[in-house]
Order: sequence, then C-alpha cells, then structure tokens
Amino acid sequence: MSSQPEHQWFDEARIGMFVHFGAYSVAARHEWVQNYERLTAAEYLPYVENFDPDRFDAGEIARTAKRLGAGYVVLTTKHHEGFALWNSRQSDFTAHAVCGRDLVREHVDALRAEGLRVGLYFSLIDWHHPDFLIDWVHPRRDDDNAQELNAGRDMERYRAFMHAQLRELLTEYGQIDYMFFDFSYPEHKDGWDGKGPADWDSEAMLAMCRELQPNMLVNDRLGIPGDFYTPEQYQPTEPVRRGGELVRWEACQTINGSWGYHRDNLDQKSAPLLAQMLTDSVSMGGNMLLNIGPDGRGGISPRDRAVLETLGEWTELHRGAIVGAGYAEFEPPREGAYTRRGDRLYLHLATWPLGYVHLPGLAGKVTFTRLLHDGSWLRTSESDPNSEGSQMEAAGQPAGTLTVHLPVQRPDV
Ligand code: FHN
Repeated sequence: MSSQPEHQWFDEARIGMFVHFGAYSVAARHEWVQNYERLTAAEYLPYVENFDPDRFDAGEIARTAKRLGAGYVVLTTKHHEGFALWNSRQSDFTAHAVCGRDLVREHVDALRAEGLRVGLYFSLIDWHHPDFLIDWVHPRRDDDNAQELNAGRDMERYRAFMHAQLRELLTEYGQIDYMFFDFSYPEHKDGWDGKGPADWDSEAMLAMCRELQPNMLVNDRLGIPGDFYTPEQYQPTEPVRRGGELVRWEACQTINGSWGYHRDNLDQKSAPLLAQMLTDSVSMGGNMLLNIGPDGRGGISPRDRAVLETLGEWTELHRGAIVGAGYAEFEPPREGAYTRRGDRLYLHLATWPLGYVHLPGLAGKVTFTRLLHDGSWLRTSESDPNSEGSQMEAAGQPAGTLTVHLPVQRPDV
C-alpha cells in the first residue's frame, strides 16, 4: 500500500459515495439498458435528447454524502454510453450540448465547498464513438456481420480521443483526488477485441495521471496495477494482502442492484445490512463506495435517500469505529468483526450470540460498554482480569447492528 501521505485521506475516509448519472438515467432501466435491450443508436437517442437534469443538485448530493459520513464522492463523468457530463471539446455527445450545463464542474465545485474529496469515474468503453470496435459487449454486436460493422472503424483514433478526453478532466477541473477507470475486459487479447491494457495504452494513461495529478489515487481497472483494488458487489473474506503487505481496497456496492437509476428494486439493501458490509470492509482494512443512481431528472430517489439517511445516523453514532479505523489483528468472535482505531478496539455484532461473547486473547482489564443511541454508555460487564479471555453476558440482548466499544489497555496496543 503506497505510503504516500497524500493518499492517507482515503484510508481515513472509509466511506465514499458513488454517483451513476447519465442519459441511461432517463431510461430508468439500468446503465446497461442500451446493451441489455440491444437498442440502436437511433432508439437510444430520445434518452439523450430528453436529458434535462433540472433536479440534479451537486450541492445536495455533496451534503447527502456528508450526512452519510462519506469523505469523498465519485461521479460518472462518462459511462459506457459515451455521453460526457462535462463540456468536452472532443465530442458533441455531451450534457453541455444538450442542456448547457457542465455537471462535472458543478460536482467538483460542490464537493470542495463541503470539504469533500473529489472523485471522477471515466469509462474506457464508449458505445457511441464511431471508431470504437463493435464487440461482445457492444449493444449493436451482431455475430453475423461484426466484420462488416467494424469495417472502417479505427481504434487508434478512438484511443487518441479517449486520451484527449482524459487530459481535459485532469487539467481543467483543479485537483482531482481519485480516479475510477472502468474497465478492461477480463480476457485481454491484443487485437482490440479483448480491449485490454495494451489496447488502451494503459501505461500512457497512468503516466498522464501521475504527471498531471501526482497526488491522485488511481484504481486498478486500467488492467495494470493501480493504487487500490476494486472488488465489485462482493466483500473479500479476509484482509487483502499482496506479498504479505496489506493492500488498499474499496468494495463498491449498489443500494438496489443497479448502478444507474432503475425504477424497480432489483436487490434492495437495508441500512443495517449496509452498516454490516461497511464494518466488514473496515475490519479488513477496506473502504465502501456506496452508489446512488439519481433519476432521469438528476434527483436523489426517495428510496436511496431513506437508506442513506438511516445509514448516516448509524455512521454518525459509530463514527469513531469507522472513520480513521481499520484492520485489527485480533481474532473476532464468530458473529462479529473488530475495527481498531489507535488503542481503541471496536467489536461489531450484527446479531447477538446466544451465550457469551468470548474474546480470546483479550484478557486483562476490558470493560464492555454499549453505546446507545442517546450517546449514553451502558456498562454491561467487566471481564475478570485474571481470565484467559474476556467475555460478556450477551444472552437476551436485543439483536441488531451496534458497536460495542472495548477500550483495550494492553501493553502491546
Ligand atoms: O459496466 C460497469 C457498470 O455499469 C458499473 O459502472 C460498475 C461500477 O463499478 N462497473 C462496471 C462493471 O464492472
């Protein structure tokens, strides 16, 4: 994990908010709707022409992120559809061309006004660009005449276009703290069909990032090593290590199963479940990037807002156990997870065990306290200083997500 001090904010923050917004939001059926429904460019055009983000309020999004407890917000500047949310001079397929607004400018200005770190998402895939090869993930892929469809397409021209757009984002919007590139195809082949690192000239893109934004964190989806690993919609089962060293990582999660606004709930997650996923990530030294998909007018959906507000109350109450906290080298009880901040150890129990919570290896003066919603501390029990481990009577306690704060005084802590 880079020890670059300019990257430490990311490890402190622990919570980020992802914002998937584009013309696909108007379709309201997932950001891959163009592909899933095999829409032609002409069939997709109405979503672009009717893109009118009158309820997109970057300040409201930034304040919502702050209430969530997030330290950074990541906006899709351009998703696979190719529709740019900034005033790009490389393309006329932009929000600015349609509605006269530069939403990336609004995003970065609002985050800075709220003291949040600036994150951008940039798609390596572009289904709109006339030179991007039609292939297995392209909406117009057609096995019979892919060759014919691709005649005349020049991916070298596309690569030059993509690098020019990236340069605009890295030079015209001030300090960018975080870049989420998305994505190199897993089975990289050399001949553009695989569209892997060599095809994007990922090394040149990374070098551009380092040159123009030397303190910016870059993810691993250029297909070459970056500054953090990006498990998507799953939780690692143990701290992520490479060569024995803990690796910086961030699990990105949706609230309802779709990144872009979807009118239906595909997989609605509750605030307690998201709190458990968050503590799970932090307990293994990772972050959670939680996504919202603003609707076709750019408004935060009532469904997302409700979950974010409840989760924000939890993270506010348990801030010390999350923000600035991380991996703890103690073996947690089966039902729980530890996070550690300095010499304070936090035990997170999503469900109360039937009997005692036995904390092996935590012998010594361990006082269990239970932080209640009103901030009062309820001393539930004290361990026997001479015992092998510490344990707490847990039977009969109400189930639910909470954090038990364990001030641990151990000589080696
Ligand atoms: O294809 C995208 C998807 O639409 C979404 O943006 C996620 C977010 O991490 N990334 C890609 C799938 O891995």
